[in-house]
Amino acid sequence: MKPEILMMGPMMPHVEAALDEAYTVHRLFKADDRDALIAEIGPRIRGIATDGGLGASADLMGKLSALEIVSCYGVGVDAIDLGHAKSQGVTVTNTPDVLNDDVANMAVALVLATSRTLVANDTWVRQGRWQSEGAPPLARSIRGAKVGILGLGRIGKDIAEKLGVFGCEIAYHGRSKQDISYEYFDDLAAMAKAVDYLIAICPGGPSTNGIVNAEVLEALGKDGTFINVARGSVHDETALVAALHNGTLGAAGLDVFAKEPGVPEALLKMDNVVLQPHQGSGTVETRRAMGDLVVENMRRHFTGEPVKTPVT
Ligand code: NAP
Ligand code: 8YV
Repeated sequence: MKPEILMMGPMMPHVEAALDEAYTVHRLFKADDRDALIAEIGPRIRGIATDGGLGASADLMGKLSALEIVSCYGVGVDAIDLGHAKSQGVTVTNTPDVLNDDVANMAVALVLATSRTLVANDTWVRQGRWQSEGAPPLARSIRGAKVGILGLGRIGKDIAEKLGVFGCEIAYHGRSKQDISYEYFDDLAAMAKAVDYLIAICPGGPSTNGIVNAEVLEALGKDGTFINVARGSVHDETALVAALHNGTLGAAGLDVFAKEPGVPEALLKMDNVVLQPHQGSGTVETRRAMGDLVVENMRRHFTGEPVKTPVT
């Protein structure tokens, strides 16, 4: 008999096909009555296929007494209750590294889009203002700009390397100093004060909740730009909107938000803000590789091999 697994949300067609082939897949997102479905099949579920947004709560895992593995499509596992998984002996896997390049590219794209006022200038052309008013205000160069990276991990290092090619000077903040040549700040607000761009690419969760707060944004200042490709929970969204509104922060490039897919109304009207619908890893190539890892981790687990990318 095929192992039974729970799929939390729609996945890429090749992922759904591969999982359907190997397992009996119960699609939670298609159930009219989710509680009734869980009550019926819960005790037989041995695996969960989920993503970084949907995760797996302690409440859900607590109802799946035979659960062995949660295979996550995404590197960030802040929506999975890791403590609960550990206490139940449940293996959790994610999709690190395969997405570094494209997520870093999104961070670089947001730095370029904000510094060169790309979206506002696009609007300028579309609205005919080039003809009626002439050229828009000049933008800013990033050569020589100082960039502070909040979370110099796998993706953060990739961002640093790419921005180095553009002539940026890199600094970083994390809980620990690394054996690396970039300038280290043990205090986030101090780093924000010293840089032109602050890029968040740390994990979400309790230890980073709201750490880009009013004080940090004020330190970044009226000529500073905040880029978030991490999680919306990392910034205090009320403080961020206020700082942009008051002009105490210069600009922002945001791929992630506190209550996705909700985006504060005020941000939609600001031309110094570039918005993305959480598309850091959103290329066909990277998403395919992430999907392959979800399937491979599940396969290895159920054939008794060590999983490829466990969350440690
Ligand atoms: P990683 O390799 O684990 O790196 C995380 C970095 O964050 C480390 O340098 C770590 O350094 C730092 N960090 C952790 N906790 C911190 C804290 N409390 N305060 C300050 N720094 C902290 O992770 P990754 O693979 O680069 O991914 C990073 C995150 O990016 C993911 O967790 C996910 O949330 C996000 N992400 C977003 C997208 C998107 O589509 N926008 C795509 C992929 C990933 P220390 O341990 O020294 O503190
Ligand atoms: C995914 C992400 O889009 O990997 C992550 O942590 O945020 C993104 O790559 C997400 O996990 C899918 O919901």
